[in-house]
Amino acid sequence: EKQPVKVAVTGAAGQIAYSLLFRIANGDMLGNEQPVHLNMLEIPQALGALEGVCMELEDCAFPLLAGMDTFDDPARAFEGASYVLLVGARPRTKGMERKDLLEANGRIFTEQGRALNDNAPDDVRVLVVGNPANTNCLVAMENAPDIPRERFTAMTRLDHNRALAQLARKTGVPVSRITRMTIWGNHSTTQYPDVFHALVDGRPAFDAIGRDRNWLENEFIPTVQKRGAAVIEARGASSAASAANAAIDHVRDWALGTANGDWVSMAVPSDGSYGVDEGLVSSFPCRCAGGNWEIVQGLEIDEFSRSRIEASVAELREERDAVRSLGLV
Ligand code: NAX
Repeated sequence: EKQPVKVAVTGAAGQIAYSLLFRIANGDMLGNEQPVHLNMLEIPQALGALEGVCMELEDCAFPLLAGMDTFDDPARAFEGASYVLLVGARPRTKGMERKDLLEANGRIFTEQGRALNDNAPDDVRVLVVGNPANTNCLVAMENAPDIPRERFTAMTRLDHNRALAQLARKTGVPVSRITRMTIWGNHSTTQYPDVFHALVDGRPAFDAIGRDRNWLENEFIPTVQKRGAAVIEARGASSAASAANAAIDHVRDWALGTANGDWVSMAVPSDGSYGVDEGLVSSFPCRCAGGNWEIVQGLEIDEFSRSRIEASVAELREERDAVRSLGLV
């Protein structure tokens, strides 16, 4: 019998968590032999709704769910948590400028970064989902100086999975036979979904799409970049089950390793690879093994890709400068 692993999830009464918590408790994230204990964090006003979520988790009688606790104090929620999924964030409301959004979230992620620093165990691994995810991750990381930087990541896996699905639809080849997709940059509309290293049934994806630049530039890239808005438009609410699924994929691959010959997209603190400013949390192609990620090195980047990556990195730089000028990092 394995000892339960503690998993902390913030924004636990929100719509992503309403899918995510059940997938974690079902063993989808850490494997079907690993019991889990859920530490769920919410703001005080949402603790009532969170009680209802707890009742439903209980009613699933998940064999792997060893226990659960609810909190409104991050310091206590992160105690003993080996995995921390920072999903809760302040949504952008009407009339709110990007700067206001960065500031409101900057406060949340400053506090949570400090709480992680002072309370999380040595083996903690953090995934930031709450938007603006890359910069929220940067703020948390900078406020947790005692935790190794490589334990902080942000989610671009939903963008990665969306790109796989669009390529599968175009080529008629199942997603299971498409590998080496890459999302570069920020989880925003400037992100660059890159098919130039991807393989469809083992052959270059660009050949598999008939070298159709028009489709690539005018359909594929904008569709992936704007998919979040398209879901909101159709559903009247932002992506939730697919976002939860991507978070499960991200943590599972980080913890248990990426498939042989393949890689995934993760936003991680840059070491300067591919000309991305050191320290920015930017999406890269990553391979994972033994609970660690590494950026895939040596990919050839042509002029087209270079300029797209640079545009997204420029946006990350602006976001960093904004949280810097607010004194948050
Ligand atoms: P919801 O608004 O449904 O849920 C968010 C929950 O977080 C709320 O229950 C709220 O009370 C809670 N919360 C707010 N501040 C908190 C704090 N300081 N501590 C703990 N809990 C707090 O949003 P949901 O649809 O679940 O989305 C959550 C976040 O994910 C949003 O920021 C959203 O923009 C972001 N997303 C990120 C994606 C990605 O790919 N990185 C994709 C999906 C999603 O849009």
